[in-house]
Amino acid sequence: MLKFTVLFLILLAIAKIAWSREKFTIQVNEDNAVGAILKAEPFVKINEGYYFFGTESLNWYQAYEKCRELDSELVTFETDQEFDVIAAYLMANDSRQNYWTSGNDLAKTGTHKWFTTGERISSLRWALNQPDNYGQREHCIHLGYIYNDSKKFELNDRPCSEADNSLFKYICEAPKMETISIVVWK
Ligand SMILES: [Ca+2]
Ligand SMILES: [Ca+2]
Repeated sequence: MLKFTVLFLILLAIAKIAWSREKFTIQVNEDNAVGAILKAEPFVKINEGYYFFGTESLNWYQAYEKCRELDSELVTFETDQEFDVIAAYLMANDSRQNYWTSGNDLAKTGTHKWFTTGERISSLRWALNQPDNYGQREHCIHLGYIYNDSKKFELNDRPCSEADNSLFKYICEAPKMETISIVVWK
């Protein structure tokens, strides 16, 4: 016991010296401030974000679980610019599939929010006449070519589950990156 007490006191003394001489500086920055080479797989870096494009066709809940398994969440488009960048990426990769987003109005019908932030969806990227809660059972939001004559990706609400024609691919978005640098004065 005495040994541990002495050890503890020594460590405390070292720590005190270290702090008093400011031997360490810790700096937290948004994004990859030190330009480190990062292994982001399976995420793809697009603009400032990191995204994963899930290829299985799942209901909204299953898709959310898949993203959580990757320590991420279904995509949230904080801005229409972010939507446009992702839509352009999908078009460049020749995909006309449907993809779940985190958007839904499960908490209150008619109040559509991004599930990851709780923010109201203020997007101008809804397809014509959407969201329409068709059949009073559409509460989860996806992007895709909504109508037969659609020429671009747009948002639409669909049943979250229990509908065979509502099993979609999905896009996960990783949390914003921060780098922590520790400077040690020798
Ligand atoms: Ca986002
Ligand atoms: Ca709809």
